[in-house]
Amino acid sequence: HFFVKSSSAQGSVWTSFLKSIATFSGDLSNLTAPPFILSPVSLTEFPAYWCEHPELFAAIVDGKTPEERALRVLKWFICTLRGQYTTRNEDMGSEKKPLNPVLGEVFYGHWPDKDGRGRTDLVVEQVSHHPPITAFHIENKSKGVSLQGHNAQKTSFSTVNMAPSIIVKQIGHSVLTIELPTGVKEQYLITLPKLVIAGLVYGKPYIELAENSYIASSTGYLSTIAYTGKGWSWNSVAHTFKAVVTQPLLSSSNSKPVPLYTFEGQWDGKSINTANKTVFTNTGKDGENGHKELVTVAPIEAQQARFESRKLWQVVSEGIRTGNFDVAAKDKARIENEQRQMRAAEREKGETWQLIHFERVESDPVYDKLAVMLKDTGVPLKEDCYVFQHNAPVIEDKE
Ligand code: CLR
Repeated sequence: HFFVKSSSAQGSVWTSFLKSIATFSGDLSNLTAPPFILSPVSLTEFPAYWCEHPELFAAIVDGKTPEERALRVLKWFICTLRGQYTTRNEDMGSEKKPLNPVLGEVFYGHWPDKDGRGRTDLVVEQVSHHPPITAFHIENKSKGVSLQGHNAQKTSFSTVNMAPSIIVKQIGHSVLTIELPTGVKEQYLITLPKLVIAGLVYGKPYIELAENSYIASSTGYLSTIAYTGKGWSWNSVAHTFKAVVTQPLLSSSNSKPVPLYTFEGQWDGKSINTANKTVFTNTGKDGENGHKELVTVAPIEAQQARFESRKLWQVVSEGIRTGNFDVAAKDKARIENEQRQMRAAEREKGETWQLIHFERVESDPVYDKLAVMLKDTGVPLKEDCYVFQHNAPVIEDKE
């Protein structure tokens, strides 16, 4: 019962792809997708979306009070969403299936110092292949702001508003840490929203966000972001949200948290402070926060690490970009075979793959402490974490 409203030869290929998704269980990264829906970019590049507004990231620490800093964290977070979830559609015409990283794949980048905001560095490593898990660390040393997290997905197929859709539950979280000039540290636990991939019948997948995500601060402030856009609810406007920031609860009382601020609007456009109607964020194309700054990455010739993402996938990406899908498929098969051989050799020697930048830990005290603030929300109170250990080789800025 799926229809692709196009008369192209791609139509029937797409229809059978949709049928295969509908009956598929497991992770989508294992599913073979038609060539025209393949993206030339690996998932290890995605954590860079967290910092495409490096000036907002740096400015968090300049907030004068815990309340002001909580608001700055929320503003920065909302401003990342457009880059995380919609700009691929503008760049590539629709959401596409990213390359599934190999174990140990790394992605390094940075945002140079500019206007006194300081330099920000990014280190990403694929820390698991089955299931795919990506860990990342983003740090602006001079400002004392860092973000660390890991990300995995659980996908399922469902009918949402009568349209066949892929539901993506994001597993994992990030923790933002700021160190104030006084030496005092604050932490913010950031949970991740659920994704609905809609537009499948038309062969033009796009992301809508659903349900809630949270930012819980060690200072007690809590932001609850509710996603209400169309494709999930019956709302006719896409990408809408409402964020409420509540006051720290006194440990002695069990009263309800008092809302301090409410922001409403579209996360890929304008949102306002509902109390005084002033603009909170404007991430729209020409909005004040619309400009995003792509991460700076060393040219492929200069990439030294063994599985540096763009170097590893160079032939595959080029094949996808230029429509030479046979070339892409062949090199992808080569990479996957090599991985299988490596795993087999490790098994034989009784060894395991050694991660470079992260170490898996059973629990993280910061997560355990802050997750308690979210105990009635369905966010798990305990999660595995990846501790960051080593920096990437530094790429100097050329003037
Ligand atoms: C990865 C973590 C980022 C945010 C993000 C954005 C898009 C998501 C991606 C995450 C995970 C993989 C994803 C992708 C959109 C489509 C793709 C869910 C969560 C799936 C695997 C591909 C589906 C195939 C259809 C397009 C046909 O911070």
